[in-house]
Amino acid sequence: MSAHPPYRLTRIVRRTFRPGQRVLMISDIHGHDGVFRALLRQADYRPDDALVVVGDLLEKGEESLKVIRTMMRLQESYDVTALLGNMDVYTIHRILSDDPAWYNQLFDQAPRMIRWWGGCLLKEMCDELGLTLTEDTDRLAVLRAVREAFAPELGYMAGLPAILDTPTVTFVHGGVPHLRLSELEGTLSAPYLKNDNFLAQGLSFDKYVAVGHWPTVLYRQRLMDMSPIILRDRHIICLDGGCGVKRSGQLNCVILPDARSEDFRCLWADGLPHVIAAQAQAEGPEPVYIHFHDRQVTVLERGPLFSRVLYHGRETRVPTAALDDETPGQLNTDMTDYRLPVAPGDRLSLIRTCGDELYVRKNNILGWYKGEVTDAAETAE
Ligand SMILES: [Mn+2]
Repeated sequence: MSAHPPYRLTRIVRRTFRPGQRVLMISDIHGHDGVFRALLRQADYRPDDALVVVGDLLEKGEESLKVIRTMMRLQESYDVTALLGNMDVYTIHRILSDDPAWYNQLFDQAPRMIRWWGGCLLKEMCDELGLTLTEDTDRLAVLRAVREAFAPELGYMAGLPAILDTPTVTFVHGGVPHLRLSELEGTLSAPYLKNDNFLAQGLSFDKYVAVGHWPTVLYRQRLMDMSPIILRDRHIICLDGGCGVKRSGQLNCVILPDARSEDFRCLWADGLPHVIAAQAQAEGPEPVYIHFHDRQVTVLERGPLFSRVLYHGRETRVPTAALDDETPGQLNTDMTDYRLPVAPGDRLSLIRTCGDELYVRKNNILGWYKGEVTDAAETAE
């Protein structure tokens, strides 16, 4: 039995933010460097702000390598702490491990990741080295080349801690069972990084615990709201806006004017095309939200664009393209039929069109809009 590599063990960094220092929290960038940098610009991020990136910098996007390099560059002149997420640990372990059971996953899963997310870290690295991944790629030779060429980037990732602890906020990608952190120190970090459905565990803390990992929309009951969840009574902040996990996701930033403040401000950015609504639309009736983890429906009538379905006894409609043909009655995504309240001039992130209707996000909330739009780029400023 070999010892675990250090990046799989819980390393804790402890620090105090300066009085009056702004604290910016972002999680789950997932290979979306352009969105990340747009969000920092929007936050007016300055060298004396404290930025904490709460894990999952990598994969589910096309720009993982760029994200690593952006972080490395920021670190030179900004106050920034990045933490490991479960996806980061899996990814670097697959690259750095000599165990074929691990590195084979990297190669076996690459085609699916490229199809689904548009790329993966291995492909980005191979592209830069002019290597092509094929069926008969010499995997060990590729690994050796990648480890050598990207030693700084891999070293940066492998050196990140799992937890940042401060007097007022503890940051960790998935969640911790309690704040007796010295008991967790040096143990395998997987339970604190891949800690699914953290809010459902009923925990509360005496200072804030800021986590990512589990998209906040999964906790919502009525509306598909991607904004951060801030529970002041339980002292939990959930940051993950679902960036990269799906097209409708957004990257969230929670900002504190000072670490002792509870005056939270939330910003988001996404990589979607933006349009401006030209017409008003009244809010629709009580919406049906088909949850990702409970997305079985009964199809009542299949139409070319929309299908009528029954979900937990309620009739609703879904885009026919959202019906998964391989698993009858199952959607391939979560979905809402919510008709958003829209005023002329509202800015909408366009997720998809279905006939003359637009599936959009307006201020964190997903829903439908039927009306004229103009391109946001033409009307900006
Ligand atoms: Mn994660």
